[in-house]
Amino acid sequence: MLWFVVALCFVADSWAQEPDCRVANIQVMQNLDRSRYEGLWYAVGKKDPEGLFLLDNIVAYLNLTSMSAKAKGRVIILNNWEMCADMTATFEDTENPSKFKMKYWGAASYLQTGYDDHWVIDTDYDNYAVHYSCRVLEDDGTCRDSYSFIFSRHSFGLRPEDVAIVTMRKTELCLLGKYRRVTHTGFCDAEQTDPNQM
Ligand code: RTL
Repeated sequence: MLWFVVALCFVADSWAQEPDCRVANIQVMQNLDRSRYEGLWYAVGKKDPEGLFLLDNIVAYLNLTSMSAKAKGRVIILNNWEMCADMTATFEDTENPSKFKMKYWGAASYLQTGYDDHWVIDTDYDNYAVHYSCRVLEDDGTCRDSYSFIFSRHSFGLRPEDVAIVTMRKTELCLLGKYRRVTHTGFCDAEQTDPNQM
């Protein structure tokens, strides 16, 4: 009988620690202060979706007064044409203030267009932000095709004190181990020196 109880405890414990990977249960930022979340963010980590995506040198500029954004990043299109993609987006509200819908398109017509979720998972406004977007759901409610950005206010990356909290968020998103570092080599800089131009 004792063994049975002990075994039951182990099972219950492992269930308790299993992250809930259903998209509907993902926790987003509580009481997002939109004016503090605005402005320039450097992508320092990313989890890619399926297909073509921004490679590196990714910078985003958010304006939540006008509910719009600009982003730049290196892409390779047509298999071998490397360029800096100049993207624009508009945000739409949903019933949750931290869950936006985002319509986006490129400055050039051959760049990707889309209509994605843009969820703010966590941010301290001054250093880090964790973004998440699920494009396609599985039947069981988990995500089949997602992308996620780790943003920093600093081009050098996350401060050591922010790494632990970001790692927790990656785990909660069920994406731990799926991120790649985003390097900043200056590839898109010529067009990026003035954030007002973004
Ligand atoms: C992020 C937030 C700021 C505004 C925009 C964003 C996403 C841009 C994406 C661009 C993909 C471009 C591709 C071009 C090649 O044709 C989330 C950074 C617009 C997803 C793949």
